[in-house]
Amino acid sequence: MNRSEQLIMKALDQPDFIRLDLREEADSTNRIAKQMGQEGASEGYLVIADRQTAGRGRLGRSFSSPKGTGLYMSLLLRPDMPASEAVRITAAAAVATAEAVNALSGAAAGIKWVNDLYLNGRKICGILTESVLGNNGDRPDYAVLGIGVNVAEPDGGFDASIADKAGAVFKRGQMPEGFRERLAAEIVNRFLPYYRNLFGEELLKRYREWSILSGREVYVYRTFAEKEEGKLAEVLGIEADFGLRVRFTDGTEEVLSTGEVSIRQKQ
Ligand code: BTX
Repeated sequence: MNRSEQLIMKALDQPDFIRLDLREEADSTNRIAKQMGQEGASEGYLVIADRQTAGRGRLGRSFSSPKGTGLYMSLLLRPDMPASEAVRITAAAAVATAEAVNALSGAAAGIKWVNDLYLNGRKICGILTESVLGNNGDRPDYAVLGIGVNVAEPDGGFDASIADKAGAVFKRGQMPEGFRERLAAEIVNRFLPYYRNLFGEELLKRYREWSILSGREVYVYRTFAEKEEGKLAEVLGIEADFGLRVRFTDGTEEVLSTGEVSIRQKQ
């Protein structure tokens, strides 16, 4: 076991649940965890890479994953619930990651519905849950929870394509020794209790508390077409199913669900 593995395993509340696979490089930790799921690996397989060459975001987008400054991890899960409820896993991960980042760094990151964390107006984390259906009707055979955190600003700065929106927990070169290992363990420690009670009040309450959009004006996009003009709306809050309730300027209200829209904050 190398030093990073030792640090992570030592910091885990339930080390027996986790099988750690630490890599210097991965194309995408989500892809690796999915392959493990396909091959029958049990819940708790956790792959972490120091860098990703093809980090994935939602809808075929990419997640920039430079070496040495980010935490890129994927956890294999076998949740016993309908696939349509997968947003709860994303929500649990968002709460756990916000709590872990803030507890360990003293920052005040919040959740931007539905799967991003923001700090000082910049995106510091993205979460991608992928569920795969098997022969269990609408129950997923397995799900992969992928979390990417920009722990420190990369040495050369962020890629030009994301430089105006990406941020990090720490400034360039200021990441404390062993921070990523502690953060990985802390996220898992905080995630598991929420994961085991995905339909409980506590998760919803925390998600609402950490949510940064409530009361804010946003633009709602129906498609992901570049040129589409967003429709202005006020965010009223988070529903019990983690939908986002908004009121458009004409007074009509709607509950938005994952994947259907993209919310862009008003400039
Ligand atoms: P998303 O589709 O919501 O966000 C991707 C978008 O965010 C990109 O189109 C780009 O504009 C912007 N972006 C890309 N990279 C970064 C970055 N490093 N920081 C801030 N903004 C960025 C969010 O998807 C879900 C991302 C999950 C990433 C994890 S990493 C471990 C695991 N493995 C894997 O392949 N994906 C997940």
